[in-house]
Amino acid sequence: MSLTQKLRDKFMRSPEMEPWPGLIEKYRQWLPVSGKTPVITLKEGCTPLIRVKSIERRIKNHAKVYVKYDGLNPTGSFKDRGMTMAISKAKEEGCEAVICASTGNTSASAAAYAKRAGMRAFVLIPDGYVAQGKLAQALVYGAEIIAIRGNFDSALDIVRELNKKYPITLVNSVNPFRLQGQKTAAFEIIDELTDAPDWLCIPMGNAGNISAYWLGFKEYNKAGKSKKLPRMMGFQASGSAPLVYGKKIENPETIATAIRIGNPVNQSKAINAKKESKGGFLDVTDEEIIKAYNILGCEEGIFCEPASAASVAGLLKRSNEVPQNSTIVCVLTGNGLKDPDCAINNNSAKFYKDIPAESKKISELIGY
Ligand code: AN7
Repeated sequence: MSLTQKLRDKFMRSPEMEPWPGLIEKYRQWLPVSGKTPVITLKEGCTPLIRVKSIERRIKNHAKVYVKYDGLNPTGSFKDRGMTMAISKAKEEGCEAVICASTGNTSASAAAYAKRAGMRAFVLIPDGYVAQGKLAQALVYGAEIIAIRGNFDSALDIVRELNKKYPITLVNSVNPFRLQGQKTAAFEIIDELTDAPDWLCIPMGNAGNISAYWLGFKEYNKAGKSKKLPRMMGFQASGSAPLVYGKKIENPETIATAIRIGNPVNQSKAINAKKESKGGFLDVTDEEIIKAYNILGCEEGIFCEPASAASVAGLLKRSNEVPQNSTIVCVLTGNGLKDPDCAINNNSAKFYKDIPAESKKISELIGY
């Protein structure tokens, strides 16, 4: 490289061309880290906020609707925001192994970050109810996987017990560092929109993420970064909606296996977020979830997993309550590739099979 080229590179590089450093470095001053914290990062965060006009058209009232596509994080879900923090802090404390119960995404994320930090990762999953993509990830990242004959709630009880007995760090969302990392999604939304939205629509399982967003919105608002606070609109699948019905669900069932959770650990934080923000909780059926999932896919080119589509399904269900000219953000928590079985069984694509390899046949087929 010539000297002039080198100088040009050094001095002409515009600040917006700096590589994204990962969310801990980006939001360091807002997070409980110090110079001693080893930052374990896969450059998570900085996910796109995408305008979705197909949803706006179905709502009227001139609302602007965006999705926060957090399925574009390094392991394909929002869990990476929490995991970069939880694993960095565990490393700082000298921990050698982590454990979690998971409907799938937490296990993938915990495994990736733990292995990157040189730790063992134990994950307990409900046998038969974890989407294939998530299981594939945990396997490749080298987690030690224990599939139990029981649901997520039983798995969580067990890991909480093991965490008390042994020197293994628990990285479910009861770990406070998880929520600290996840609150950065709210910062990114405000940084981009220059204010908070009027509504934040979000799926709820253990209800850690809604609690984290609320934390983030409040902190940024207090620091003068936003003029308003959003109403927090949480959604659950009808067969798995303890927060909507106000009671534990013994045998939760839904196509959205990520949120197949009957006894959310962050229940009180979520209820507080709803109360403080004058928000609301509502359930959406599996049919409504799949409808939203397909609209996003077919009309927007956005592939999210079923649990994530609950946020958009919920917004559509509440469309009559949307205030005039409001701005709404729906959180798409996970990538559609996580659950290929759901995609293959729930779409309206034309899929012609066993076709002879002849151009004439194919032209006929496609109507030319
Ligand atoms: C795609 O991975 O609980 O309300 O063990 O994977 O913060 O629990 C996943 C939850 C939403 C709900 N969307 O978030 C797990 C797990 C997706 C998810 C949720 C999950 P929280």
